[in-house]
Amino acid sequence: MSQYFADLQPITFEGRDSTNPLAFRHYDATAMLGDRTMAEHLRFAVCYWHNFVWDGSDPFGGQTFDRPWFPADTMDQARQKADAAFEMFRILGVPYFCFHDHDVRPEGDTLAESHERLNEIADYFEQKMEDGGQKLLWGTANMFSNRRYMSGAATNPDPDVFAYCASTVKACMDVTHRLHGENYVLWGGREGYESLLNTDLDRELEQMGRFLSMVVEYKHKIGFKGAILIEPKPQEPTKHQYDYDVATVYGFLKRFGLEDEVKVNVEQGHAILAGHSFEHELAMARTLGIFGSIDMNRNDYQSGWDTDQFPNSPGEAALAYYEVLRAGGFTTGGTNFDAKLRRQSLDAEDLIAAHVGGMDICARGLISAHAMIEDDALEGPRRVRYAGWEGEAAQAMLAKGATLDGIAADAEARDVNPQPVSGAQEKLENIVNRYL
Ligand code: XUL
Ligand code: CO
Repeated sequence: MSQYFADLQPITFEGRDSTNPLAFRHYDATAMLGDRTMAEHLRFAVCYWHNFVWDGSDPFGGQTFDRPWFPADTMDQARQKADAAFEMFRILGVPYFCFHDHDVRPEGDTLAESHERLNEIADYFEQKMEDGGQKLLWGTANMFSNRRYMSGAATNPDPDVFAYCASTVKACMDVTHRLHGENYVLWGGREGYESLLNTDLDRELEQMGRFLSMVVEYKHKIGFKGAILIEPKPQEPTKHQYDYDVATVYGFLKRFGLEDEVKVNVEQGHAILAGHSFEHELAMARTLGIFGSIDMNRNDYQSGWDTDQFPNSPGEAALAYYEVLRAGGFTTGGTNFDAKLRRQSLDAEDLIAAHVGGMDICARGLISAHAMIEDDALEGPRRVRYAGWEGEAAQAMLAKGATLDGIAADAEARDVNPQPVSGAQEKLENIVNRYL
């Protein structure tokens, strides 16, 4: 048993009027919202990397956090880290967690030793998951930190890196499958380029397509029932990342015939970096039929990089969960906090408080979103706006057989003279604010 969070008791729901900083004011796990409990809607997950691996360093300074398992380069420390992680999952009452291979075990001297260590930690997790009832939302491989990946993972000019990645992803998929993970994520942080001058774009895209196709084939070979998810991001660390945003990923999947096999894990901060809103990316994923899961966080709107902060805007959360609900809610996916403390937040209690706040913001957003749907608050006005398209003649323009010249002739015969109608954006914003 870890003692890292020794003084902290499991977090409970105390309601809106509570002033206890370590209590939920909105997240009431067992409360029903429509046909599901809040816990079933939100499917919260804690990420391993930001909480238990990152040491507080930034480009200008080193470690600020002092965790007892640092530097975590022995298997004993890896177990100590796991003890603290599962202690935190229990205190928060989160049902899920997520990890990269690199987060949970020190890398070995050989591929075989790295895999052995991963499997040893997976044994340790298996026992803890059985004891505490936590589940794995997704597993993934870190194919971006080590210098071997500096010029790409599957898109590397060196075929041996491609082979190394195949072995790494296979091992991580095996472990995810064994731990009954509900998804497997691929985030291509180094899949892209810094300069076209040294890059064979055509070849790299082909490599990436073949790699993903083989990942999908392997999933079926081992009988993994979870979803394969791509996590789009436009840049950082690589200048031009191939998985720029949801629409770009869809085009890539289409090209390789994988659009029915792979979905997306959409991250709030990545959406912002791509020049979109989170809700845009979620709506796009829904309409393209590839919505999978979300990485919940936020970026600092002034600094312009991926600051991975905990979410704290009820309005943003409401619009995000509105799209999640419109997509039918999560199936295998969930709400993973890909969020980290600020480097001055040193205490164990900061880790707990950050998640309590994040979970509450998401719950609050979900409640608002659910009410807006129940009341037809946005869909009603939206239907009115598009009502003209319900008419027979309007439908006929979109039907097979309609032609541009046929429609033109009709428009001219009727002497159509469309009159602009207000988009009423401010009124709609006021409606949303009423639900926050
Ligand atoms: C990086 C990022 C990753 C992925 C998993 O910006 O979001 O942590 O979520 O590799
Ligand atoms: Co992420």
